[in-house]
Parts: sequence; structure tokens; C-alpha cells
Amino acid sequence: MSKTEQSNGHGPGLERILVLELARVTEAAAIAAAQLRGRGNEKAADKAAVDAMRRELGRVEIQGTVVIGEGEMDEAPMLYIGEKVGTGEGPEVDIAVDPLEGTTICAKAMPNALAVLAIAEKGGLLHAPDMYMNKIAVGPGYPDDIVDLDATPADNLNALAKAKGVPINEIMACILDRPRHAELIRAVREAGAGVQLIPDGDIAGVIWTTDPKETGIDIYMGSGGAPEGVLAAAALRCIGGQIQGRLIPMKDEERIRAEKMGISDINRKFRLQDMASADVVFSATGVTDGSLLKGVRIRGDFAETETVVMRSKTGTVRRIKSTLRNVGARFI
Ligand code: VTB
Ligand code: MG
Ligand code: MG
Repeated sequence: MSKTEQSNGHGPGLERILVLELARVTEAAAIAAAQLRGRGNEKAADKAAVDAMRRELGRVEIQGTVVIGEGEMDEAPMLYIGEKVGTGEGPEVDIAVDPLEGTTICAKAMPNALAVLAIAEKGGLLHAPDMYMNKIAVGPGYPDDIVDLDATPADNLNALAKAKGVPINEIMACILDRPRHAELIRAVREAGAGVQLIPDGDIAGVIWTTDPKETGIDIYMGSGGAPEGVLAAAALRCIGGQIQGRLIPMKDEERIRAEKMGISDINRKFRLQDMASADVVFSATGVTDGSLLKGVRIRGDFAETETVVMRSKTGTVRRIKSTLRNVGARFI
């Protein structure tokens, strides 16, 4: 097979074999984190996922650069922004990781913790600093710009209901359960829609909007991590849907960091294609059970995982159930 394939983005496209390689990487991170589910130790679970993800990435034939990672070089020993990963052979790619999305939910063994990774042709992912981002997202099948970050919640929800052909009381919004969202939650309910609150994990929240019949979620609203926004955009680039995001710098230091990372206009409204462009592969493996994916099951010498891996070039969405064997205290 050729090293690269034609993509509909600006680069030559990613080899499709990478789909399977990346599934393996999130599987490894999920299994590592899963062994620390319910232990009340977020840091340990996160570290286990990071270590496993980095180890597996090291075996993938890419020249990868982490653009969304665990933090700046001086604060994160592994998978820091700018770190080179992969074998050093193969295509040059940008990588976004969240080895354990939902460290707290994993530590409490609650639903929807995921191991997440996206890669894109070099230059295909927004280099978003680790700060808050205001987000709005809907699934596929609606006219472009059906919702807008700058419109009122009522206007967005009414537009969505109209496009769906349902009364607004049949619309459900997913929002992170945070005091900062009190006003947003009130406005959504006042408009007549419902709110499903989640304790953490807004990558899953955004992905749920792509299958409202299954998940009951029509729209994602509110602020969460900017890195999670880019990862969610990468997923939507593969499945379809719309997302807009705007950074919310809380202090000057964050403004400076954004500028250093190449964001000249901090107030810019990023659209899907500004956050994830070119050819993208997205992979997520369930750590704890959730409505997107089943969590890891460990039975004696075997670990079972469920992964969703998708590719923007073809729009293929694969669900992979794997059984991995424990060899020398490690599932391979
Ligand atoms: C979200 C969510 C994460 O952080 O981005 C959120 O996806 C935002 O930050 O799972 P706050 O917790 O400060 O609101 C997480 O909940 C945790 O990383
Ligand atoms: Mg993380
Ligand atoms: Mg996270």
C-alpha cells in the first residue's frame, strides 16, 4: 500500500492502516486506567493512562507531534505539547490526546470515562491551549449554522426544534454540571427545553448529539476544556455535525499562552474546520460503562474493550470489541 492516500483536505491523506493502530493505543490507555477505577485516585488513574498511551504510540509508524496533550513541557513529563511520538518513520502527523477523559468519573467508577486520541495530517488540528472554551455543538443533518455561539439559548433551541420538526419541549441539551452554567441552564429550561447535566466528560457530550435517537441528546452547550473541544471537533469531522468554540481566557497569562501557540485573535469564533481539518482519525475506548461505549471488563487473564474509531476521509465509523491477553502483567 502507498504510504499516503489522496485526502479531501489539504494534505495527502492518512494511511488507513492507522485506524487500527490508533484503536490499539486507546485500548491500552483504557485498560491501564480501568485497573484504577473506583480507587478514588484521579492522579494515579490518569498517570496509568498517560504511560500506556505513550508506550503504545511509540510503536506506531508515524512522525507525530503532540499538539493537544497533558500540558506544557515543563509541567507534564509525558505527552506534553510539542513532544515527538511514534517510531519516527512514516507520515508527519499532529496528535491530540486525552488519555483519560474524566479522571474524576474514573476514580469514582461512574459512567462515561474514555481514553481519547485523534491524529490529523500536519497542521490539521487547532493548537488549543489548556483553558476554558465556550462550545455549542449539534449532530449531522441540519443546515449549516443552524445554531450559533453568539445567539441566545432560546434562539438556538427554537431553530433546532424547527429544523427537527418537533416542539421545543422535545429538545434535550447536555451541559456540564457547574455553578458557572446556572444562567445557561435556567435559560434553556425557560425556553422549554430539557437539560441533561453531566459531572464531567464533554467530549462524549458532544458526540452524543450525533445520534439523538439513541442518546436522547440534541445539542451540547456550555464551557469546558479547549483541548476537549478540539478532540470533539475531530470526532465530528468524521461523523458529521457542527461545533463552534471560543476561548475564555481567565487571566493575562492565558492570553499570552494562546498567542504563543499561534492564536492571534483570542476572541475568534472557531468553527469545526478551524479546529479539525484535513484528514483526521479519531479513536475512543470506554474506561467505565457509558452510553457511547462499554467500559473495560477484566476477567482473569483477559481484558475486553470497546472502541469507536473513525476516519474523516471516508466517514467510516467502526466499533471494535477486543479481547486482550495478560502477558507478564500487561495486556497485549
Ligand atoms: C470538561 C470535561 C472534562 O473538565 O472539559 C471539564 O470534558 C471542564 O473543566 O472531563 P471544569 O471541570 O473545570 O469545569 C473535565 O470535566 C475534567 O477534565
Ligand atoms: Mg487529560
Ligand atoms: Mg479531559
